[in-house]
Amino acid sequence: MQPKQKRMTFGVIAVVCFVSILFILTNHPPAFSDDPSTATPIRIGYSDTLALIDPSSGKVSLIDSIEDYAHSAYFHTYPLGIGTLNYKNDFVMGDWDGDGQKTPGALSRGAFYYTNTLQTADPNWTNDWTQIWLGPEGKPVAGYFDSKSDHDCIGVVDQKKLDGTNDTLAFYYTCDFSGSAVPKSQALGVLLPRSELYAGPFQFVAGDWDGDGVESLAVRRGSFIRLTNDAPSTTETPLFETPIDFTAPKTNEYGVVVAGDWDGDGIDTFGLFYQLDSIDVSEFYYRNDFDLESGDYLIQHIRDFLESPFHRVHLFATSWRQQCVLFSCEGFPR
Ligand SMILES: [Ca+2]
Ligand SMILES: [Ca+2]
Ligand SMILES: [Ca+2]
Ligand SMILES: [Ca+2]
Repeated sequence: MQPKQKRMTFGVIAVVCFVSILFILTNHPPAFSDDPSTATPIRIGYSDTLALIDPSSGKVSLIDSIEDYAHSAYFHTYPLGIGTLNYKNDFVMGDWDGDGQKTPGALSRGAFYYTNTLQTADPNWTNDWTQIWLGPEGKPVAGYFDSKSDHDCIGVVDQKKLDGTNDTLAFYYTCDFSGSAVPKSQALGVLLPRSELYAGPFQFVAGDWDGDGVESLAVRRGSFIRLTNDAPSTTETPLFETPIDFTAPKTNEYGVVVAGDWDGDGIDTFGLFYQLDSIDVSEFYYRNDFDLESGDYLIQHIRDFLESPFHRVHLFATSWRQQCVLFSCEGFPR
C-alpha cells in the first residue's frame, strides 16, 4: 500500500470509529442503573441535597446525591421518633448546635421541636427532641442569619390580612435554642401582593444569595421569587430585590421551593420539588444561578425509597448537606 493510500485507509477507519462511538454514546441508555458499582460517584458533603419527610410514617429520607435517579444506597431513611407531634408539622433541616451537621426540626402550633442527632448505628439509638416556643403558626424557615453565631437560626413567617386583597408579612425568629429567649420579630411588609396579580400560596426559604456567608429570606409566589440579601434584623425592614420570574417548570402543580448550594460554589439558588401522584417518581428541578437565559433547569428524578406510596402523602422537602457524620466519607473529595 502506498503511504497516501495508508493515510486514507487510516482516515476512513478513524471516521468510522468516531461515528460508531458517537452513535453508542448518544443511543446508550442513561446510567440509571440500580447497581451501586455503576452509579455516578457522589461527592458527599460537596453540595446541598434534598431531604424528604413523610409525615404519615414519621420517616425522613436524607438523600446524599444530587444525581439524576440516584441509587437507593444514597438514601438514608429512618423514623424521626416524633411520636408526640402530629401530621400537621412542617419540617426543616438546620445546624442547631454548630457542629456543622444539619439535623431535623419541626414546627407545630407555634412550638419548634428540634434534634441534634441523626440516626446512628447504635441499635438502641433513640431520638431526642427539644422544644422551644416560636409563636405564630406557619412554615418554619431555617438559616444562618447571624454572622456572630456558630449555628443556624429558626424562624416562622406570620401572614396577616392587610385588607380584603393583600397580606402583610412578618418574620419571627430566634438564634437562641436555650428555651428562655423571646423570639425577635421583623416586619417584611407586603410582598408579591394579589393587587399586583401575584397569586398562590407564599413559600419562604433562606439562603446565601450573594455569597457573603450570611443567609437571608426569599419568598416564592406562583412563578415569581423575591429575595433579599439583608439578613433578618430587628432594626430595619429588609430590602427585597425586584421579583424574578423563574418560569415554573410545571404549570399543573405548584411544587415546593427549596434553596441550596447545588454546585458547591458558596452561592445558594433555588429548586422546585414536584411530587408526582401517578408514578412513584418525584422530580426536583433546580438551577445554579438566577439567570433564566443561562440554560434549562437541571432535573433530579427521585424514586420512592420512603417505603410509603408517594401519591398518598404530602411530602415535605428541604435541603441539607451530609457532613460525613452518618456515613464514612472515605474516598469522597470534600
Ligand atoms: Ca448540628
Ligand atoms: Ca445555605
Ligand atoms: Ca448573603
Ligand atoms: Ca451554588
